[in-house]
Amino acid sequence: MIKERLAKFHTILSQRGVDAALIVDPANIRYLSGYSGDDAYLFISPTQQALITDSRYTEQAGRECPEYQIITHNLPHNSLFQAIRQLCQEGQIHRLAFERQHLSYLFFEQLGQSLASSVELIPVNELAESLRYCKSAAEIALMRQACAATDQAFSQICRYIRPGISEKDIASELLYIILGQGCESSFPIIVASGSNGSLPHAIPSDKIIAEGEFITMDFGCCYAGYHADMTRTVLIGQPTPLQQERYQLVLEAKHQAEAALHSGAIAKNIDAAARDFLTKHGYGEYFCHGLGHGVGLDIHEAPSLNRVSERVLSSGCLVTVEPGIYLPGWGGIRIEDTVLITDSGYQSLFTSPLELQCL
Ligand SMILES: [Mn+2]
Repeated sequence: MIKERLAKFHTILSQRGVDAALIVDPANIRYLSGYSGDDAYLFISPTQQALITDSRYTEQAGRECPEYQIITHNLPHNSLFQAIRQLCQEGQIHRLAFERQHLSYLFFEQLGQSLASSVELIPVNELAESLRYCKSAAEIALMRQACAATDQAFSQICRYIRPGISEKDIASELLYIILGQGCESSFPIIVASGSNGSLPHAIPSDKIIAEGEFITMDFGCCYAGYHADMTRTVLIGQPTPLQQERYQLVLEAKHQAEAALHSGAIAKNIDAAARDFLTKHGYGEYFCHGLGHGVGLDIHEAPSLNRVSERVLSSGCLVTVEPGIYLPGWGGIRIEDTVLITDSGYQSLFTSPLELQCL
């Protein structure tokens, strides 16, 4: 699998007119090498594949990355920059690409100072990201596992929620369930009840859950590096007519967006399908964020589904669809699925019910 990715990556390097690339982004490193630790750098040319890390990770890198030469950098004898300089010399590298979105200015300065004058640093966009845009069958299988665990977590948390517990209680129970399934939490769990629901990214608080309140939970299981992302808004007790009406509007906005999803669709048109529907019903101004985002080895990656993105969706893209309305003083509703784009449409990777769950 790594061999196939590297073969494609070499083609990208030659298309971009560079001799080698320095990869620093953790998700790109994982994609191209299998390495799951921190503080590593990949140096990739057609004839060299090196992973540079420090002594904490040397053994792990050796286990995870059989395709790579593992180099341990160790100040003051062999600094990271000396190691890169030497790799450039050995490979007779003249044009070294770096990830302009991910490399710090300080790192760029230090790298430039340490390289021989014959080496030119070339800033590039989306080197590995261009390969990650459409997921392989193996990646989709891992995402299905992450999503199945997330479905399981939702059904378990629904049995736990009752009036009198706090938002923090729900978040800690969700985390416990996620970890118990052999997963990590994809991101810090959001739990927002009652009027806190108007904060799209509320931090779980000590607020006590009360009868008649909506509870929005945004969470996901991360399995083998792949991030599921789900939001459900549930109700304690029975809905008022206004609560029911607003929930149905958000759910219908989600359906409208999904009906526009297919390989070849333009990202901003998907956002518009949901946004136009909510605007038509008077709630457009309360939908204050983009409709969704790509998801995979990063929780947020290409393609973004927002008002301006011209990206063309492809079969194999994984995206979230997550319309919401947020009314200060009243609360909020968000419903989110992680979905796979297919030639003819889309497929949700979740099976959890979308209809309002009254607990
Ligand atoms: Mn999301």
